[in-house]
Amino acid sequence: MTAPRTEHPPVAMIERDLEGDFVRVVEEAAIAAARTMGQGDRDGSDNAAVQAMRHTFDGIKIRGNIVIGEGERDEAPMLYIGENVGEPAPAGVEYPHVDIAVDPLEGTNLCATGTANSIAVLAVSEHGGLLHAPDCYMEKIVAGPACRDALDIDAPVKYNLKAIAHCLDRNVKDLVIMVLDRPRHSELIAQIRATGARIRLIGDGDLSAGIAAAVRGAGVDAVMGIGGAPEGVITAAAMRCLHGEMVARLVVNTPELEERVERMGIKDAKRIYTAQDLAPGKQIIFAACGVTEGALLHGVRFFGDGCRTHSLVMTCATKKVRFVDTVHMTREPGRLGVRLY
Ligand code: VTB
Repeated sequence: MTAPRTEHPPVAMIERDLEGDFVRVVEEAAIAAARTMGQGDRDGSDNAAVQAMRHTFDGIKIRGNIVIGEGERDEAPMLYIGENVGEPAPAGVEYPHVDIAVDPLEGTNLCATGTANSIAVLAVSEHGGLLHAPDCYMEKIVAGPACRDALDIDAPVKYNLKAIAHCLDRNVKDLVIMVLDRPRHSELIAQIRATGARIRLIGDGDLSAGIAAAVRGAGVDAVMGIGGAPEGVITAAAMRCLHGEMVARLVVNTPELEERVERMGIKDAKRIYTAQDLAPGKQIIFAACGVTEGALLHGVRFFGDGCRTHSLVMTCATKKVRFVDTVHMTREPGRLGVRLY
């Protein structure tokens, strides 16, 4: 018997070989969602992104397994947790086995209302490289690399803000903290305000906010509060690439959730996770494409003969942060040619 022919050396080349393919996936999802911008139909926007993402996966030479997705199999959505995606491999050929976390449209409300910062986003790693998190809430603190080991999810808010300020060599009142604008955060917001730190409340999108907090120049020093756990795992993948700091814990507050968490193989529901724990993969690809205009990424711009997208793709082992600006031509450009400026 001959050993299976491996078209890509398995783990080692995931980042290098597949980066471009996954950019295409988020681009297609973003274009489909962007067509629905402002229609006021969040499910319709999400569905457009999901379908485009699912369809594009089918043309990629991977043995992909969705670990964070649109829900569980019995709800029968596309891109459900556990779904296999990728081009079927011919007999005797093995494609790389990758785990994929998707958020086809992060910020469905933002897209449905034409508000800034919705993105199509995913993270990929070798099999086992991303936590299988349930679709529940997660407490999170995200900050930049300067805050290495300085965040404590159990500490009072003022302690964390002092620590962040100290790491950044500034005063607490100079900090800008991003928080999801939700009633559950009223106490958190009051405590941040009491320290004199400044706040930026956001309607949705704590994943983009996490990226902003991890880099220099975005005017955000940290993200605090409770958001989605799936977004948390994808944020962690981004932190692995950007060397950002993150501490997180699942919010498991019902017997049903406890059972689900256990079923997913999580032994300690109260565990405090770092980015490394949530996205432990050696190789990670993080890819996001702007749907609506945003601080980090442009939204999709349509013109008569095509559209233009703006994506961010980051890798962990190969240490790249790339911006990809793509003109997609749906037909030959008119006599004025392709617009690049
Ligand atoms: C956040 C936010 C997302 O869900 O994770 C949030 O970043 C958490 O859920 O954009 P609630 O809306 O119930 O607070 C989103 O808003 C949507 O996925």
